[in-house]
This record gives sequence, C-alpha cells and structure tokens, in this order.
Amino acid sequence: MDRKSRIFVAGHRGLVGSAILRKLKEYGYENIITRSRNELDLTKFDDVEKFFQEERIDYVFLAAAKVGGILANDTYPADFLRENILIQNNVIHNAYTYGVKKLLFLGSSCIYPKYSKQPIKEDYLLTGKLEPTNEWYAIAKIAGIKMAQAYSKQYGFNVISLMPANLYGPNDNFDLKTSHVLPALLRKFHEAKVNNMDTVTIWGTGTPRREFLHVDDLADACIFLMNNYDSPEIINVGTGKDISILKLAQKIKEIVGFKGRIVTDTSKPDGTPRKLLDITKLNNLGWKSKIPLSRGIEETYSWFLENKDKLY
Ligand code: GFB
Repeated sequence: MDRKSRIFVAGHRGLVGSAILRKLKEYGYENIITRSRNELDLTKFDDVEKFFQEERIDYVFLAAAKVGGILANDTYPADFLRENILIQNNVIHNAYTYGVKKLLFLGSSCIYPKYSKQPIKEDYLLTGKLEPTNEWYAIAKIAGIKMAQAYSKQYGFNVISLMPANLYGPNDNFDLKTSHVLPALLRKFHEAKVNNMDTVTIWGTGTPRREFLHVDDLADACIFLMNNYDSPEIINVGTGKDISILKLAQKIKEIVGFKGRIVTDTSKPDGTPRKLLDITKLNNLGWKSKIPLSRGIEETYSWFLENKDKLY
C-alpha cells in the first residue's frame, strides 16, 4: 500500500475496524474509504457490487462481521452463520471482480478444533471437532478462509487471512448478554464497586484459559501483513501468552479497585478449555505484539470510564 492507495475498511465502527482506521491514519494513509451500515449493507450483494464498481478500491480490510461472546454465539447460531457468510461472500467476490489488488480477511482462534494440541499451529485447522458453543461462527469463518483460498487458487486473487486471539480494547461491546469476557468483567467489577456490592459473578468454572490481544496490536499486525505477507495460507496473530479466566478476573478486580469477592456461576458454559496460538510464523516475519495485558486492561478501563454513558 502507498499513502495514496484507495483503502476500504469494512466495519470501521467495530472493535477491529475502528482500530485499523486509527492505525492507518497514524501511519499516514490518506485515502481511506468507509461506509456505515446505513450507507452500505454488506449482506446485500447488489449494493456491495455497486460500491466496488463505483469506488475503484485498491485494498480491503474486511473487519465487518457479526461477532459476540460465548452466550451470543450459543443463542443466535443462525444469525452468526448466515450474516458472516453473506458479508464475506459479497465482499470477497466483488473485491476480486472489480480489481482490488489485495484483501485481508479476519478469522478467529475459535476456528481450530476444541481439543487442539497447544500452542495451536496454523496447520491444525480442520483436524478435529469444533467447540459446540461457537461452531456456527467458526464454520462461517472457515468458509471465509476457504473462499479466500479458492479465489487465490482459481483466479490468482491476492488474499491473506489472519487468525487473531481473543481481542479487547476501545469500542468493544459492553453489553453483558452479548459481549466477550474482558469487557463484561470490566463493566461488572466497575458497577459492583460503584454500588458497594459484596460479590461479582463470573460465568463458568473460571478454569478455561484464553489469550488476549489488544486490538491496537492486531491493527498493527494487519497493516504489517498487508505490506509484508502474500499467501492465502492462514496466519495466527497473538501474544504467545494465556491466562485463566479466574486470574483475569482477579487482575481486573485489582485494576478497577473492587474490594469484594469473586463467585462462579457454573450453570454458564466454559467453552473451549484452552486456545493459545502458536505465533512462530508471524514472529519469523518480524512482528511481535507490544501491549502487555495489564497496561491494555488499564487503558481499556480508562476508555470505558470516559465513554460508558454512550455505550448502554
Ligand atoms: O469471551 P468469551 O465470551 O468467549 O468467554 P470464548 C471466555 C470465557 O470467559 C468463557 C468466561 O469460559 C466464559 O464462560 N466468562 C466468565 C465470561 N465470565 C464471563 C462473562 O461475564 N461474560 C462472558 N462473555 N464470558 C468466543 C466465541 O468464545 O470467543 C467466538 O464464542 C469468538 O466465536 C470469540 O471466537 C473470540 O473465548 O469462549
């Protein structure tokens, strides 16, 4: 990409898209194109076709997707499967058809088998059964990876696919029913502190382990790989470190300054026991994450405090 390239960030208001937009601006890219959901519904083929026909886009960051935490995935399987497949099919096909030079697709660490050997290497994809709470989303994302690879194989389209660890940061979803664990716990501990409550309840047993990547690190990796990686083979993006949900809760409790106890609700699902990514391939290309978890959580908590009145 050069400074004048026409770069489309799909999903620029979401956690990932907004971070990519910030980072592109920081690096001096001047020709960034965005559309809100009202302006362009990516699930509508004809609208997406018209957009690519008219806009002559050079590069696409496909960060638009239906996403959510463990409960949202488990509750709305049809929406997660359908919307994601529609968005990625429409964008990938029309990007290829209307001359896009390169497209970046985003998957997720949940595409790997539930009981993968750890850390998870890229070639473990499709070697075992998926985690049932999010298999619908995972199947959609696997279809996206395969779509990208098929367009590369059949048409020579330059597409790359990144598999990020669990993401967090500014512009996350803080709705307790649909969010991921990290924003949910920030909000729960904050509200418990403000309301002088005795306990905060976390879902599941607290024993599952997750790898958390700050979305600004992911955005940086996206731009790095757009400029330095040309292969339809998937590539993991993570920190190389994971933490149990209970330890995460203790860390967030300390950062927020809540004095009460943590209790577990084991009627809620644990999900995958562990999904630590093997990031050797990315490290060998010369990229490493920079934001340590504690600092990332502190900054996200500050962002939450500044923005919470607009969030829910
Ligand atoms: O972040 P999370 O919803 O996503 O949950 P997954 C991670 C772990 O935190 C699970 C526990 O073991 C949850 O039971 N947890 C504890 C909580 N308290 C809470 C809480 O208050 N809210 C939430 N949400 N979790 C998602 C997938 O799985 O991860 C998606 O469903 C996607 O497909 C995403 O891959 C990255 O890591 O379990």
